[in-house]
Amino acid sequence: MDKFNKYFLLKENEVLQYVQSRLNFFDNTDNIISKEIGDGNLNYVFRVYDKNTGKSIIVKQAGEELRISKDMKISPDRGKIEAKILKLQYDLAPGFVPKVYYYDEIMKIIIMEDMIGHEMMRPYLMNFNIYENFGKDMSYFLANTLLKTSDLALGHKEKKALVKEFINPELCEISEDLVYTEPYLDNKNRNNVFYINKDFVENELYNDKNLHLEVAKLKYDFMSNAQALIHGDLHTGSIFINDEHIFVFDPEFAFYGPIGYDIGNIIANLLFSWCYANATLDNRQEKFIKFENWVFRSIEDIIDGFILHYNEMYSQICKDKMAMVEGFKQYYLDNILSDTAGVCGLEAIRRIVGMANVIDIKSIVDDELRGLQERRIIKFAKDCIINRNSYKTGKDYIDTFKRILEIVN
Ligand code: SR1
Ligand code: MG
Repeated sequence: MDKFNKYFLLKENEVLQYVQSRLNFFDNTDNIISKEIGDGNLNYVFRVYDKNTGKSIIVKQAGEELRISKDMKISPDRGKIEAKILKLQYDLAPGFVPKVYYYDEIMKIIIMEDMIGHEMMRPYLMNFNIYENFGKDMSYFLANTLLKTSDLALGHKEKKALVKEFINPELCEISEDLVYTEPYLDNKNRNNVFYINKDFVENELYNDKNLHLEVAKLKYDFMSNAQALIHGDLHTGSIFINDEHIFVFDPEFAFYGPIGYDIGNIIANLLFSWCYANATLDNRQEKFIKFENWVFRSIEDIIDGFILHYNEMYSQICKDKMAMVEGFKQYYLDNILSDTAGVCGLEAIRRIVGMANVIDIKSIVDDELRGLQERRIIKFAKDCIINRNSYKTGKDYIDTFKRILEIVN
């Protein structure tokens, strides 16, 4: 009897037996090591590798309660969505996502390619490493995975079938709460507000009714704009990187949502790495200047690169004659760009004051400096949300960010 025929959480010492029972991946199992390497909020991730040959594989299992909070229960079936979107993105943007070898509906396990020679992008950036072409690669990934799953490129029935297949209410609810509600209302009393900024957050976020209205509009866009198959959680912990390549992974929050959600997420997270560098490096030194230039250039490359791909791809991918009506191409792009700025602001704010914070900010040990970076981000983020229609190029983000740096203290 196969002991894996009933769901339970794997232990490190059971992972090899599991892999061999499903794939027979290792010819010789004498020198295999299994190690839990996950540091996310939701899942268990194991690397299984052969000490002698270096051959390795990743085993990712979804638990029934979240690692970040045992009170939060969630169906482990989310792995199914993740396995499906990874397979789809593997075709749309070859080389940018790990290959899925196997999905187990009972054990809720994905077995996938190990991203050997890559490391998670958040710590990579906290060591001030730089991959020159990051922004260019990211804009390629975004344009190909998002535009090619939208109504622009797909037959409308085919697209609606995908909307149905990727319906993901439980994970969407997490984002609706953590991104679009709690940072502004603290209605579940689980925000983490840094003590130095309590009054600031009260005034700038909890008491700003105009801001609440704009966030409400964006929330209803997130819930109802089934525009493209989005990753849904594209922060720097969802990217593996080295000095010449990226892998995007962990798309369990995927569903049909606004294209700008993915673009805005990555922009906000790049700015967290700037905050960490700014707070921990001598700002006059070459090391900081080089890193800052890279962050700003990457943001420009992502936004401007996406626009470039959009303009190049539009007539090639569009199937619908109405999409060719004069003015529609620009209208559709403007809508994406406005959502992008809005979501950049939302992600920035929720990682500062919400329940799921980021290590780039939390690990700034000087309290005054951390407080300052948080206030800068919040002010910048509010501008992104409120004035989202005016963010049309990468430079618009950098100009506003630099202006905020001058006025917030
Ligand atoms: C309860 S899960 C908290 C956060 O972690 C995930 O990576 C998502 O960003 C989610 O909002
Ligand atoms: Mg994740």
